[in-house]
Amino acid sequence: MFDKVLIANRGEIALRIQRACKELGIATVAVHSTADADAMHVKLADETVCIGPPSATESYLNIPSLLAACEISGADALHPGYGFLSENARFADILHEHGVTFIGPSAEHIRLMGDKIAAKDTVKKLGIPVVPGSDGAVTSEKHAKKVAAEIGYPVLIKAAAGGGGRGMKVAQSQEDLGLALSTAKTESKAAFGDDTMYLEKYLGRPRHIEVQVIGDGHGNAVHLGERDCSLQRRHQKVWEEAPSPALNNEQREEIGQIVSTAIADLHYSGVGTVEFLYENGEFYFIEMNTRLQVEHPVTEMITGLDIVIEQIRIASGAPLSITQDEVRMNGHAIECRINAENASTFIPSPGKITYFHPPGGLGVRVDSGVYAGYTIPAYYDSLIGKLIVHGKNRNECMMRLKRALGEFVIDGIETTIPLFSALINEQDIVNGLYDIHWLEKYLEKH
Ligand code: MV4
Repeated sequence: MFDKVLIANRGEIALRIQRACKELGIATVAVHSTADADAMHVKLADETVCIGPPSATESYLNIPSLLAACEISGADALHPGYGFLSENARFADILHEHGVTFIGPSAEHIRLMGDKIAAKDTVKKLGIPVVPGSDGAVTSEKHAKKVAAEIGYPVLIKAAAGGGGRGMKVAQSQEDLGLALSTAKTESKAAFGDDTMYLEKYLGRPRHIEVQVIGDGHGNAVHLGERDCSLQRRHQKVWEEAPSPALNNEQREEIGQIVSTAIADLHYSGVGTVEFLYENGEFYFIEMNTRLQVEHPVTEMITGLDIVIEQIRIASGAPLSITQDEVRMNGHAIECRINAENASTFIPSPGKITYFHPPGGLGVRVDSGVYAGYTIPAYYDSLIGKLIVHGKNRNECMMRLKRALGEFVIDGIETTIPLFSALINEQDIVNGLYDIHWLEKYLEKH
């Protein structure tokens, strides 16, 4: 096991990773920008290193500074958290060259899944269902029209270097396709420096369901069930829950088995998430994330497993500590992302938190990096915490969420808490009947 882990992140996830390290008896190194000198992840770490000015490109994304921090502290491993450098294959390679273990999958697996065409081709060959579309890249407008005519309109043009919704264009008919393709190519070239595109059948009203997996790189893998992340705005998840209200146990076990078998065959090492669109009873792979995700706690709440501890153990070379038979799913969990934003305009609301009272009690978990008197800097993502609630079934979970939201007090800034207080009274939310467009339609009306 590692002696000292450097956590190359900030906020709630930096604290979450510190907690796992402490339970494993590992010393922690926090890095921070000058804007984060007063942050909780800095106060609670065993050692701290300032890595640069506020701008993320000069601090949390600054590879030379992070290497220097590893050198100064003598850390033997680095945890990237999510965002920042967590899916940067070159960073994983560089750390390896410097004798520091990257707590994550191999650089090859990060690179493979970062190329959305190669990822789709790979998982398809491993038996995972994918969205019908082009076999690889579309090489010309003529080629795109041929594929589109075969699969039927509407179609979605996606960037091989994209992901998370960036670089996508819908074409409703053959008349739209030429312009959609050229616009998508221009935008992708500007955003990613690459305009390799592929084409898929456009699914109109799917749910976003993702499967949590852990592999140990030795051909063993388990799945920890799914999360339903359909409630999102502009590709930012807002509410995540497990299990998905749309699936029964048979469907859950079937997709879980397919995914864990594929991950084992890949010799994937670390935690990962296989993302699907789900429509009319069918799963369609879209992407795989090769990192720890924001919403991992909902899976922890229903399985009782610590995903970050398992991730660190695997990175140190240990085999999986659990078999699929030992994974038990219990009850229901919901996560609400608490952002420092106005709850209806989503305009960021950085500033000083004058009062902070988190909810408590049975089945309530708050993962956050803030405290009363803390000033939220304007430089970073507006996620300031997550409220995660567990109950023996979805109904109990919803009642507990209502109770917890009522206790939560954050003064001095605006937060998204009022949005959740409104959502829990919506019939579609109570019934679990929502797709990836539900929240944006709701927000147009409110
Ligand atoms: C799609 C789709 C419909 N059909 N692919 C958006 C993010 C990226 N991960 C994939 N995305 C989509 N891919 C096909 N073939 C609709 C989306 C999509 C979406 C997916 C998940 C969650 C929210 C979304 C919001 C808009 C569009």
